[in-house]
Order: sequence, then C-alpha cells, then structure tokens
Amino acid sequence: IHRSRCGFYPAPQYLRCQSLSGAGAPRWNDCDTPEEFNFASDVLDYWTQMEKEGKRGPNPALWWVNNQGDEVKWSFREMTDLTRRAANVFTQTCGLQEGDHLALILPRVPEWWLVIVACIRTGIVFMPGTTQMKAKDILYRLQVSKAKGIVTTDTLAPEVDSVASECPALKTKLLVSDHSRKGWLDFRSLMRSESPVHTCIKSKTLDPMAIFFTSGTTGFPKMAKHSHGLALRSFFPSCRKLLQLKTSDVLWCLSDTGWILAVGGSLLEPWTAGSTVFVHHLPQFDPKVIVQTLFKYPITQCFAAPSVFRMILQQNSTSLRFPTLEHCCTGGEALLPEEQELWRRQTGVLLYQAYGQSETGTTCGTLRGMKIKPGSLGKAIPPYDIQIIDDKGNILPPNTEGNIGIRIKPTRPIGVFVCYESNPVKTAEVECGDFYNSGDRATVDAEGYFWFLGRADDVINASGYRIGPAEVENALAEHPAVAESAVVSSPDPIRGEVVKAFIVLTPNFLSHDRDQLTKELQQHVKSVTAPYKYPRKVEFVSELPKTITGKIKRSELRKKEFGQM
Ligand code: BCO
Repeated sequence: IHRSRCGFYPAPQYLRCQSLSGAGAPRWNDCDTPEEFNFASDVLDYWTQMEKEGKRGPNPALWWVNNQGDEVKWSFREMTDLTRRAANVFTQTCGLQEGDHLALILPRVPEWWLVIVACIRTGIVFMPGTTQMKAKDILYRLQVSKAKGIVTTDTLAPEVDSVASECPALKTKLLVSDHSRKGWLDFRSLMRSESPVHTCIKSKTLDPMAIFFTSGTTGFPKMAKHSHGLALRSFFPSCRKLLQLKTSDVLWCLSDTGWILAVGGSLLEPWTAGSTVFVHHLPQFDPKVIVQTLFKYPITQCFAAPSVFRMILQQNSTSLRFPTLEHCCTGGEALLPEEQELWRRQTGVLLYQAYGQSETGTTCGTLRGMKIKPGSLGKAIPPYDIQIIDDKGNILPPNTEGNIGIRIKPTRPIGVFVCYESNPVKTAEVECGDFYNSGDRATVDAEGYFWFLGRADDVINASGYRIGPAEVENALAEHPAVAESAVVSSPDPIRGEVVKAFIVLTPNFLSHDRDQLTKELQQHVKSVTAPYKYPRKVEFVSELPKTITGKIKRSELRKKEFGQM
C-alpha cells in the first residue's frame, strides 16, 4: 500500500472545488424542505472550502486508528478528493448509475466513509450491512434489492461468491483489500489511478439516498428507504441541539457500520458540524480497548448503545475519568436509570439518551444541557411531532401506555423513511391514522418526556440489535435436532435483552446431552446467519403454547421470561 499523509491513497494534487452552495452554519430551519440537497456538495465540500480559506482548525475530518498502531488522518480536503475518485470508480469503471443499489458490507475501515460519500455524489443508493452476515443473509439482501454492486472485504468475498450466481442483477464486485481476488475489482488500486475530478449530481432532497434493512416479527428484514432528507435533517437547528457539536469536537460513535446509527453518528451529524469523526477499527468488541482509547485520544463526545456503556462499567476499571470526554449519548435499546447515574458517578460525564429506529433516525432525545429524567428517552425533537397513540392512531393522554407514533400526515417530515422498498403492504401496515406507528410501547409525561416500555410485537432488541424471531427460528429449523422452536426476548443484566429459544426436539435427539446440544445449536445459528442473532439462552420443552389455530403464542413465553405471568 502506498501510504501518504492521507493514509492509503495519494494526497490530493488536482483538488478543484466545484460550485459550492455554501452550508455549514445552520442554513435551513426545522421545517424547510429545499428542493435540492446533497450532503457531499452542500456539506463536505463546504468544509473543504473552509479549510482552504483557513476558516477551520487543523483537526482532521476523519481520524482512524487500529490496534496495530496504524493511523489515518484525512482532512476535509482529502475527503473531497478521495470521495470524488471513489465516485469515478463507481460510475466510470463500474458503470453504476444514479438510482442503482449498492450493498456496502465493510467493517470500520476508512473506505466505508469514502463509499458512502461517493454514493451520495453519484446518486447511487447505498445499503449498509453488518459484516456479521453470512452467505444466506447476503443472498437475500442482494436478491430483494436487485443490487447492481457490492463492496466488501476478503473475509466476506467467498460468501458473496458462493451466492453471486443466484443474483442476476449483480454486475460489480469491489474488494477493499491489500490482495486481489479473481472476479473482483480492486477498490484500492482503482482509487489510486482514478481522477479526482467529478461533478456531483444535483439531487432532489426527496430522491433516494440509502436503504437500511430492518427486522420485523415475521418474514425477512424489510428495506427502509431514506431520501437525502436524512442527511438534511442534521442541519435542522433542533436536531443539532442533541449533541451541539463544534468544529473542535472529536466524536466517537461506536455503532456497527451496518446500522443507521453509524451513518448518522459517525458521518452525517459530525461532518455537518465540521467536527472530527474518530474511529477505532475494533474488529472484536472489547471494553478494555474502548477505555484505553478514551484515555489515549482527545475524544470529546462518545455515542454508543447502552450495552457498550454497561460493559465498560462492569469491567471494574480503577478510573474512568477520561481527560477530554465532555458529552455522552446513547440509543438503540433501553437504558436503566441506575446505569445513567453510575456512568455519571464513575466518569463525571452525563449520559444522555436518544431514541430512533432504522425507519426514523433519531427523533426523540434529551438534548445536551436539557434536564435529564433518568430512564426517559427525552422529548420529541422538532420538527417531529411524536405522540402516544392507540391502535387506530388516536392520541392518548399523558401517562397512558400506547405506541410511539410520529405524525406523517398531512406532511411527512424530512428524515422519516420514504417507504419499505418494493413493499407497499408493509409500508401501509405501519401507517396508523396520521401517524407512523413505531411498534414501540411507551408513555409520555405531562412535561413531554417519553418513557420506553417495550415492543408491541415479538421483535427482540438484544444489545441494540433488532432481531426478528422468525429469522432465528428459520435458522434453527435447518438443524435436524429441531422439530419446532419459538424464539422470544429474555431479560439480561448486560445486554438488556437476549434471544431465547424454546426448542422441541426431534425424536432422534431426545436422548442427547442437553448442554452439548445447546452449544451445537448456538454454533449452528452463528454459522448460518449473522451471529449476533444466536440464542444465548436455550430451553428444551416437550411442546410449545399454541392458539386453537396452531399459531405459537410467543407472547406467553415472553411474559414468563419477564416474570409477568
Ligand atoms: O458472545 P459471543 O462471543 O459468543 O459471540 C458474539 C461475537 O463474538 C460473535 N461474532 C461477532 N462477529 C462474528 C462472530 N462470530 C463469528 N463470526 C463473526 N464474524 O457473535 C456474537 C454476537 O456478537 P454481538 O455483536 O452481539 O456481541 P459483542 O461482540 O459482545 O458486542 C456487544 C456490542 C454491545 C458492542 C454489540 O452488541 C453492539 O454493537 N450493539 C449495538 C448495536 C447498535 O449499534 N445498534 C443501533 C442500531 S440503529 C438504531 O437503533 C437507531 C437509533 C437511532
């Protein structure tokens, strides 16, 4: 690899700032919908211009490190150059066009940021996915989305190759690696030879930008499609109050690259404010490395799922007084009031909570500096009108349990997903009167603070991962020991909730050692689908509770787990 100041690629020699529409300072108000918006030209290139004019400090735009001592620091200027090169790789070399779908399955490597911005420059719709996926998960995503391209690493390339023949739409496979692979284009070497001159598309704010796969109770994950408005929302003055980022801030968002939280917290939000995005490669999650990193680097803000903060606290580190950390925010799963308090006592830093989904991004939260009510999600962030609704979309009074609803009629707010791609039935199912029904149960108090209670359906939220029970049951069904199974959520002191499988064995396996079988079944699930879904708890039963029509009563099993029966 040719290592230059900007890491893997040549430093920008031909940088040309094309027409800038000028952004940076909040330019749009909470309810504005400009006809055109493009994050690459309106935001990233703006900060490049600010750097050129000496109006932004020396902090890098992206600061990436790993455990081997490697480091990449890219300025906005370098980001502009590199993402234009990447845009040319996609359009010139690969022949991808505006509106094409591109699967993006990369770990936390700097190219993840390049690919996303390059997609935005070209109008290619990027679809992030976790690197934990297995061949079947990838096959489903490629087929259902009719993806024309995929970007991934050596680790997943064989999985992709094993299913590529079943994906007729797939014409481009890009490998991010130091090695080449037959049938794959070498992203890094193409980047070195590609021109850094590229004209960004003029995207309409409501044109598609990204698709996030999201699990439901039944069937396979749905494709929540977002427009460029998802990026525009980061500009809204109210949304910027959540973190109140400044150009001098260094933000570390630990979300896996497969989730909307990573796109918002590790790219859109910090770069809108001209802040530094900090990234640790972290191939394996290790709370010790996180603590060391927070001591070693001048990180001022940290955003992660509650399980991450919980795991750090449970390590019994002697000191958690991080020298530069000023603000912490969490979201993706429930956070207990005592955890919030413990974090404050141990670190001296408050832990603020935010709420959102793949369909909505962050729509609710305790804004920085706002009174924290421990355990609460915070308040609706304008322009989102969030209400507790019943199953018909009627607004319920304070302190009454119902569904979290976001008003989408008469006007669908910017930043809320456009639809489930190719699935009008599911899109209609989540519309409830004038609201989008999140499927999350909660109450709101008289001051407008929301209090999360749980899911209305059977979806499991394990350490911030949304898991559909059917996905795990289908994986279990492939094992000869499993006659049938029911998968539900079960409480856990570290992960909040974990996946639990109730399993009825086939006759041949009834005499097998249960501990051994548990391990085998867990390993089996990890091998056929993304391992974060594997059942951490397994119980063998002689039969499953069912309705008269033979439908498994998951809710009964779940209630037992939570001691509600
Ligand atoms: O627990 P085990 O060791 O038995 O197994 C773990 C991993 O070791 C293993 N694994 C991971 N990658 C693997 C693999 N095994 C084989 N091949 C691989 N490639 O699989 C098990 C599952 O891992 P995990 O990720 O659940 O657990 P881990 O590693 O302890 O990580 C803990 C967390 C907290 C870091 C992780 O669960 C996490 O990142 N959670 C947060 C998810 C998140 O960001 N959610 C936000 C979604 S977006 C949203 O909610 C909208 C908000 C606006």
